Amino acid sequence: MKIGIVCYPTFGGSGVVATELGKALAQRGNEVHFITYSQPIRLDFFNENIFYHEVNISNYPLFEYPPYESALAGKMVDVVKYAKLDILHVHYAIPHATSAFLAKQILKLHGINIPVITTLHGTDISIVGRDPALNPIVTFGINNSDGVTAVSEDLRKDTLNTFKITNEIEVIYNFVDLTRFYKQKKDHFKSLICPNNEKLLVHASNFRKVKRVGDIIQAFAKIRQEVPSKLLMVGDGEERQKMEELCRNLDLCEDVRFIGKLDAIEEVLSVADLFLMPSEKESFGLAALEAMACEVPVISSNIGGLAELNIHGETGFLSNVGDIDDMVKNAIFVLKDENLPVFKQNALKRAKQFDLNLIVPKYESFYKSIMKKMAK
Ligand code: GMT
Repeated sequence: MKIGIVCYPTFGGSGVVATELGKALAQRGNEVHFITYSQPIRLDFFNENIFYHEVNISNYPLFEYPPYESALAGKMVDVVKYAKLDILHVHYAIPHATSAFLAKQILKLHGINIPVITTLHGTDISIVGRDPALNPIVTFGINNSDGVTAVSEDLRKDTLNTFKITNEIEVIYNFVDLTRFYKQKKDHFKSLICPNNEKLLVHASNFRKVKRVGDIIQAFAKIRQEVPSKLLMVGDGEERQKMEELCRNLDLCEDVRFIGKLDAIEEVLSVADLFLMPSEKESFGLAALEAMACEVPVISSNIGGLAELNIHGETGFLSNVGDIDDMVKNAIFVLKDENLPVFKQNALKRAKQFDLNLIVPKYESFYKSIMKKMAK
């Protein structure tokens, strides 16, 4: 198949899923065309089946806001037409689903009826799409896609409860590449971070408010009183400065390190003992899945799709959003030497259920079913 993939090219989860999906589809013999405003972050190699098309926006002085949606739609028309794509798969509803609709209408004038698939990722529904100005746009984009998927059952339900949806939404869970995310032997690295054999706690995100990074710092201050431990904070974003100040105020600087954005996150996860995800909203929690694949149990909130991934009492624990004391209690339990190996094995076992080799064929089948339906 010739597949066009539209996504945000940054460190955000939707872009990561879209890029990994494209890579896996290419590996399986499909021709994949990425259409984005810059090179996707995890697309840093050559593959004969992968093509990249940059969306260029003219910056005429008249524009306070350059017309990205139009430029994207124009690029979609161009790539569908000249690369002869079979299907267009857009990730994140805003504005990708509506740009795809526009491209589809233009292509119809050229005698091409391109199937458009929209995958909902989370904040497009739970935060950004809830803006009254964007609600009709998201509703329109979803209802006018030829196929719609959501990355968890919770996100599917949330979408149906929030918008007037007339289309079906299929759940296809996020996935992990187990050939990249596995526990690597990095003893030297571990002894550098934890010279006295402390336990290592890790968080990775884009440090947006919705991630409640402050809860992690507060929880760590208490965990460390009971369990000798270190905390590694991976990623960067609007909350980072405030979090560094919080660490200084709580006198934690010796034990907390902010290491910024890191592409090779699997190296850190390979030496971690616990992953923390206290988010206020989380449609799935891809970073938690990647941690679990590296045998790292997860302490998370019980929000969104997290309960569909993290099994309470088996692969970690779930707490109410903001219930720091519960998270502390659970973390201390998991970190006990007699419990940790069991939680680690359970985390890996659970992650294997989200193996890329199981999930990517579901997307291929979904594409084929939509194409078949449209051919009738
Ligand atoms: O929250 C983020 O890290 C970014 C956001 C995105 O759309 O880029 O992530 C969402 O999509 C991920 C991939 O499907 C999910 O794993 C995240 O749970 C989801 N984030 C939220 O719902 C807050």
